[in-house]
Amino acid sequence: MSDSIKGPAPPPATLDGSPLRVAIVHSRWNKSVIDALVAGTIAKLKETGVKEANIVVQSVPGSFELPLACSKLTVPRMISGSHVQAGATATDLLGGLTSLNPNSRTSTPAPQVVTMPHQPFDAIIAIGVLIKGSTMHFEYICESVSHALMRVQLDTGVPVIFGVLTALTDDQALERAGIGRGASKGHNHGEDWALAAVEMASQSRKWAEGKFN
Ligand code: DLZ
Repeated sequence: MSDSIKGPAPPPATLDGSPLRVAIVHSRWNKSVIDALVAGTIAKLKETGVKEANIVVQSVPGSFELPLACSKLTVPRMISGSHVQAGATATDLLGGLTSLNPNSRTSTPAPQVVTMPHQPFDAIIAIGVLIKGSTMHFEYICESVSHALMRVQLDTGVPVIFGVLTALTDDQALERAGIGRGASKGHNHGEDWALAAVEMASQSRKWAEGKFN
């Protein structure tokens, strides 16, 4: 047994993923590590009750592309003065915008509230594996991706889980995906990301309803 004090404490309540819809967006760089992380994430999501049909997996070339992909999977809360609530569809959004047409014969439109049935995803898990090379590339991508993923979740209100390994060596990456080459295989961090996604998605739903217990 390890003496380490590191790692997450268990969540305050039992996690129930059964009502949730979760997107996983992963990069394709360092594929063997990515595959293990995505598999660990999906297995843990299912363990908490998230239905297979409610787990959507998308891929992008590299970690640098993760933030834009995550952003595209969320619904904007506000477009050009129209308040757009969770779950908007493109048709609904366009419908809201036509009333802003300056050539419209009606007078200046009041901001519209367009109410939609549901938020497409309760949480998005961004998975990437960055391994340091001999140039500064690693530092630039780590920095910009972490900031941009934070921005997506703060701008949209949809929890974005930071599933990006920033490893200094191949072995560090392998061990954090549970496929280490040494005596210890390490731990699959995808499992932790799945739990974080279910917890943040569930709490966000409750907080949005004004419930704090
Ligand atoms: C170019 C590059 C390099 C050198 N290393 C990685 C890496 O370790 N992990 C990763 O996810 N992506 C890497 N990339 C690709 C960039 O993230 C990005 O896809 C390209 O620069 C194109 O924008």
